[in-house]
Amino acid sequence: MAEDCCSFQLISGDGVLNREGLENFSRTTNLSQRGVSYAVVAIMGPQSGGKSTLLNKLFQTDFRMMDADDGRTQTTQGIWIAKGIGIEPFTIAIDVEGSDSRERGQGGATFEKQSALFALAIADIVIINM
Ligand SMILES: Nc1nc2c(ncn2[C@@H]2O[C@H](COP(=O)(O)OP(=O)(O)OP(=O)(O)O)[C@@H](O)[C@H]2O)c(=O)[nH]1
Ligand SMILES: [Mg+2]
Repeated sequence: MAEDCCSFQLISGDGVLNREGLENFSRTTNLSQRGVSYAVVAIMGPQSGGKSTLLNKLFQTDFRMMDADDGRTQTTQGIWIAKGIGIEPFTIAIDVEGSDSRERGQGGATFEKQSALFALAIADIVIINM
């Protein structure tokens, strides 16, 4: 039977942690019982560079991807996570909001620094998508 995959926003674009979503994710994936036998993979890079598309291909996740028909705009906001499907060990994919976004403008540097540090701190592997 096919496994479910459902990405959710862990941290909003305003930097607010989704505690309820995290608790739900931990419970449904039995995260606390896994000890250290899981991997965390994060991706960072400029906006619209194909980060969500790459994660979806690698881990069969369902991160939202840009629809080119709607123009070249920001798609992923904040930080999203999902479990990888059909991969061992258990893998958590983290999709980080793209850098250099027109939507955030100059004021976006703070969020970019914070989200980059977050990804570097919690991921075993960080993919830099340039
Ligand atoms: N030609 C081509 N297009 C791609 C490739 N990867 C992604 N795209 C397209 O590039 C656009 C942006 O892809 P996303 O995966 O949404 O990019 P993103 O980096 O997650 O964007 P943000 O979340 O806004 O930062 C989409 O229209 C994809 O279909 C690729 O390898 N080649
Ligand atoms: Mg994205």
